[in-house]
Amino acid sequence: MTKNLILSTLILLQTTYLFAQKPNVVIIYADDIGYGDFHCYYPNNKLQTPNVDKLAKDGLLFTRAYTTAATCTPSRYSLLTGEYSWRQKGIKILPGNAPALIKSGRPTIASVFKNAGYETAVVGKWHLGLGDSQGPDWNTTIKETPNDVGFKYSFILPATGDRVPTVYIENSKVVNLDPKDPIIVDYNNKVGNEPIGREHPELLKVKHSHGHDYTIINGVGRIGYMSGGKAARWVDEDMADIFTNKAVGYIEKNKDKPFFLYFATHDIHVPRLPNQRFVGKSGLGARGDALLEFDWSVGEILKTLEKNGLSKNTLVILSSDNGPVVDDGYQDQSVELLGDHHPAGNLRGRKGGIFEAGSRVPFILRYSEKVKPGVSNALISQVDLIASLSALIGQNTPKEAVDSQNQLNALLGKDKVGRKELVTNSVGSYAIVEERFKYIAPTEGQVNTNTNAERGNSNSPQLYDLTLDVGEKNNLAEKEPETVKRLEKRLAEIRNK
Ligand code: NG6
Ligand code: CA
Repeated sequence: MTKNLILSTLILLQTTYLFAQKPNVVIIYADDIGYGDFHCYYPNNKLQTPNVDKLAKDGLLFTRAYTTAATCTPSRYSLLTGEYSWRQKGIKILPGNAPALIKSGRPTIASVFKNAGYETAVVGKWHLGLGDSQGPDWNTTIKETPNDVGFKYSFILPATGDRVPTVYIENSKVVNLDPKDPIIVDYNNKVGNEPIGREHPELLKVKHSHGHDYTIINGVGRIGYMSGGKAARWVDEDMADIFTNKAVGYIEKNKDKPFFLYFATHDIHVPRLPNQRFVGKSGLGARGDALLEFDWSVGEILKTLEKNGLSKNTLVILSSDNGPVVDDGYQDQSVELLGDHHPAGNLRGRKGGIFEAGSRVPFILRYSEKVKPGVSNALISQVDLIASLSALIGQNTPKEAVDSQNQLNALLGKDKVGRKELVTNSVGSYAIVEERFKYIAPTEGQVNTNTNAERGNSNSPQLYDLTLDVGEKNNLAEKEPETVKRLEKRLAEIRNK
């Protein structure tokens, strides 16, 4: 009896101990923030990002962290599932009414945490589709939501700020929907009687530079037509406050339980309409102001962790879904006022391109209990998060996460090398990146771009020595045919795996 009692007390103590030791994990995932945008990454830029910089000072700043793709949906797909998006057919930037890309039951980072007994949530941008094969029905209970792939709580913007419907969804319902004013969304045919951007540019508070000329909502032309849902529509200028408050509230509510929070900001994607508090504050136009707003959101999250005694035992990762873009379809003064700010730092390229700036992104990890602050040049990919975080909390990597490597040692600063190689992708182009060389496979023709910015596509093979030429100026393909051959073969092997 006594023996049993001692034994069960011991077991209880051990479980309580283990429970208390479980680290919380917060992923702050920015939209379209470039390698050079934060001051800690590119001090030549004058814009200050004090909260992000403080995170970097207390954590590990990675110089060679990559997304798997140079656009949003494919990157987010890889981050959550651990699979390169191009292994599946047709994963591209999704419209707002697309069906769910990650089918219910498919393991994700969130489901790994959920299975390990964590509270799990996504707050912010989703852009991975909703609903069954018919797409979402906005006016009833929406099927196939983040809640079906491991997030116990979700408060999301369905696609992007510039795509309809312009409403928030909490779990499976549109927030503040008036059933008498149902939402209709169509990406091909006009719905409702509201003015559209290309017919009524005089009604716009920010004019489009390309696209973005369908239904005008809150003075902004969107991609796609929408009618109804008037009471549910968001106000762009309040979006960062709303998401940040939700994330802060979630941390406070769950401070006594282990939690995983995927906080995916809308900042600094277009339309860039930060709150009045930030307007004009950067001197760089709307893009710079949105960066300040993003930095503020980061500060609020960090303050909340601190206030609740969670700073030490919470692993915080901050990264971006793809590289920077300046004109992304609205005339918001970001081009005119950019001045000498370099969104990509010393990298070449942009969002949507195969050069480094498309997918080499800021990546900061703070875990004060276990990780010594500093800088790491280890090669890592966001696709590795699911395997690495599974290892962190003693779970197996889901077998569907076929491309995810357990790089926990690299993430925690113990391994300085990381991956041997990784693949990046952008609208039909592929590159393989190693410690030294990067090979960009030739693609047919030039992928069309409305902004005339280079995407890096070429009919000829490209090879760059990133250790000597991080700006990808000097194509070595002709000088180094053996390396081209080797990397071409390796890329094909990975693609056909
Ligand atoms: C493009 C949009 C761009 C942005 C992007 C998605 C046009 C002309 N351009 O099609 O503004 O919305 O899609 O960005 O419509 S992402 O970060 O979600 O990938
Ligand atoms: Ca993006």
